[in-house]
Amino acid sequence: MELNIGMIGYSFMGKAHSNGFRQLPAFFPELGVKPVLKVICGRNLDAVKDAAETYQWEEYETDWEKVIARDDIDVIDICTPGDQHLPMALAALKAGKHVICEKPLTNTLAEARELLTVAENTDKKTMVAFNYRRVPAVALARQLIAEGRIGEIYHWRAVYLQDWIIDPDFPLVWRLEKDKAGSGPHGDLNAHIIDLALHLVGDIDSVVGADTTFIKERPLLEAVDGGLGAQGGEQMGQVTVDDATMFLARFQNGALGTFEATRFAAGRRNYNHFEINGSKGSIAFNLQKMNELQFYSRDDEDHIQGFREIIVGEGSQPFMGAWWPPGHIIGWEHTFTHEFRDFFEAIAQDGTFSPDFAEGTKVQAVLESVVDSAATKTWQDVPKI
Ligand code: SOE
Repeated sequence: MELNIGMIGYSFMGKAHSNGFRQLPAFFPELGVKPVLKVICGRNLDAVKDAAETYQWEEYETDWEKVIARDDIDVIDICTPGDQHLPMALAALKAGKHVICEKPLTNTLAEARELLTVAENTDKKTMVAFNYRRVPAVALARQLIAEGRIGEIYHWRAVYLQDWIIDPDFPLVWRLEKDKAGSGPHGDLNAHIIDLALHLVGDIDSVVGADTTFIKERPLLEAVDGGLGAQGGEQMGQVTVDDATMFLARFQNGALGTFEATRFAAGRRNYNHFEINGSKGSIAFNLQKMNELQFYSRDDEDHIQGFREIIVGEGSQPFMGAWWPPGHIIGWEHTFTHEFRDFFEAIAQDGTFSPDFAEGTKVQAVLESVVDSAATKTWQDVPKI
């Protein structure tokens, strides 16, 4: 089965998604799905033309509405800043397309709810690109929890730390503008660890949080240079998002959790770490050692008790059979291939995909409750989705 993809956005995530699509048929041939990189879309003609050539797309386009209107496109993949997600995803669903949307799903809970109402009334599949669920070690963590190996969960403890804007001269990129990004590391990074918490521990009932903006003015943006790099000019502008947000959470199943997201953790480039403690054991994961999972079992005999380091590289572990011989490790980019694999399987077999727009809306509900909590300095109940 061939699926024609129309991708909107061509920078950091566009590059990661293009690679994910290209790897898929070669490594998961048994799926029988070939994504066709049909058309890539962006506002800047020269840049999108370059991206089409570099990332091997058949065609390029500068008007996203034209891409969505095309009859030959099966899947719309949205890799733009958050303020564009609602209009693009709505239009794509209304045009009868399956939709992949980068995280967070939208910039507000109201927008996510609006989108969800439409998504629930189509037979099309939706996906929010929370790629860390599909790190093999994280998928293994979920398997160990489902097998009852850590028992009843008491604690979730997660941080997502970066430092790429710690220099006050780093310019005002779109991720620092509320009207484009919705929030700072809260929506960018806490969104990931909230999704992981919902996936691994369960629903969150209530939250209490605090946020801050350390650097309130920055040089206006002059140029971007791929990934997260950028150059600023002489004039200054206001930062309108958080620089750091932390919160406590009470889970429905009684577990207590902590979450922290910041872009001011010097030396922590992309440090996505969680630990889960249960009645029978613990699990810990750190993205910077993404092929390892720490596991402690209280069932081990006393004299050999201790955390063990599972190197996730065996064919029997989630996703690993598709790649290399045991111990031949994989990287960050593989998480995108894995999520597309599962999404296309849901399309091909009319199955379900998780996280879909309903789960993306749940993340949005937690994000917004934390913002409300920080503003009012009170615990907030998370609205049910
Ligand atoms: C930048 O903070 C960023 O690229 C996020 O936007 C991604 O979601 C995360 O996976 C890595 O860091």
